[in-house]
Amino acid sequence: MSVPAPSSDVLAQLRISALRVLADNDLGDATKPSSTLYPHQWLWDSCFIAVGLRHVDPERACREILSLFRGQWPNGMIPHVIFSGSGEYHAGPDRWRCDLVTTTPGRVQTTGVTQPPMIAEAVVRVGEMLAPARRREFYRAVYPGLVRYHSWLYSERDPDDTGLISLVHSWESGMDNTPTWMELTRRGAPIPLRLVRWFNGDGALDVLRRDTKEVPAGQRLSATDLFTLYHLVGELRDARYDFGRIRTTRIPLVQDVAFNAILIRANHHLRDIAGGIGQDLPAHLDRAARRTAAAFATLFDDGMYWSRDARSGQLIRRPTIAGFLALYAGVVPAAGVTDLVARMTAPRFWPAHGIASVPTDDPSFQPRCYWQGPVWVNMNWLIADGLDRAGAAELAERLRADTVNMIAGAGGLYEYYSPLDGAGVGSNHFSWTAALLIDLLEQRDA
Ligand code: 9WN
Repeated sequence: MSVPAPSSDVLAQLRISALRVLADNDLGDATKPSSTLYPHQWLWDSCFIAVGLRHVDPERACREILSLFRGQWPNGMIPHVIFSGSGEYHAGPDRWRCDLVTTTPGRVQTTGVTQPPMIAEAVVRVGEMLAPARRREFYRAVYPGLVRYHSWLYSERDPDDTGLISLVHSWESGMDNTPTWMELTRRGAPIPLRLVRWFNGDGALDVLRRDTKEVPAGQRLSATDLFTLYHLVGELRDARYDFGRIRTTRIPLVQDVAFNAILIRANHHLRDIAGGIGQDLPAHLDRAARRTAAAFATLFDDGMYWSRDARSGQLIRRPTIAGFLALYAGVVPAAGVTDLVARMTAPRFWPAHGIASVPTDDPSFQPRCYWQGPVWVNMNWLIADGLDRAGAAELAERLRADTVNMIAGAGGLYEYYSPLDGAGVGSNHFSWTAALLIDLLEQRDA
């Protein structure tokens, strides 16, 4: 079932609102995801934001990307948050204390973990809007930092050369409370939190939260899950964010399917960026990129791609949207695309408004709760891009149209949307929804 298309007046109005959101959330050379809930700069948010900004102001889009390198650690990591806004964030610098471990080029405070490596995609998309000489200049500006980042991903997070990167916290996946991660994360919960959970005491803990001022607790992750994530940040801090030490603890490690899919695509783009400035990818990265593309097949079983518990070696067989990012990676064999697409277009995953983050018949499905069911605009955008390249352009068009119609139907640029009735939930005036809407409208007009 698809959603009715809005009039061109409604779409024009929506575009104006999207521009206003990006202007309101502008921090100068970076954009905060939302003014209340997320008042700093996030890695993958900035990449999606740059994809939208390129249609409005390509130079500002360049700066959005370049600003991420202010936070790059000497070891090459690009952190998931750069604390550059002024508002209060529930997991702010004091929780991380990364200043005790490292310094950053821009002398900015950051978190000690990363996020899906969307930068190379954003660079190429922005590059498409630049004149050739300016594009080369931009590519030259980002390339060394990108090479250092991708090199860090491999040397730090895949020391055994499996081809797949391990993540150390669900915030790195960008899908914080996805059932895949929560299954493992809850095992890392300290006993008091397990007891609260056991006695259904989440409601009592809610009073201690700072992330539910704008968004009702029922639309975010549960209090026990949130406090477990804080607890794990403490353990990472004790391990000085060093993978060698983290491996000796019991902190969950996951070969995350979506992250590795995004990395495969990013490696492809990185090769193009290198080519654009007359260089070859360094041999170690060239080799690593091929290895990831090959190793990704080990995440496939029983018709689906899954994340893997990197400690036990077991696949985590919780159906979520993450497995469909294999389409974005571009590594699904031609014979497998039809099956994967059939799974994705089944009403349990795609009831009306795009792809649910968790299928509607899963025990953990909650239509308005964060990564446990809602539709996310960035996910639809990534999957539509993959469908195009997999030879399913018509379906890609339908997914893009459903996404635009859903946003219009909800009448706002929300963080996420209910897959059942399209209601907008989470934070409102959300930057990547605004930016990707602009991109979707441009693609439609083109
Ligand atoms: C933790 C900023 C970020 C997104 C993530 C989303 C949410 C943060 C939070 O907001 O996570 O990183 O505090 O809940 O899950 O994907 O990047 O928009």
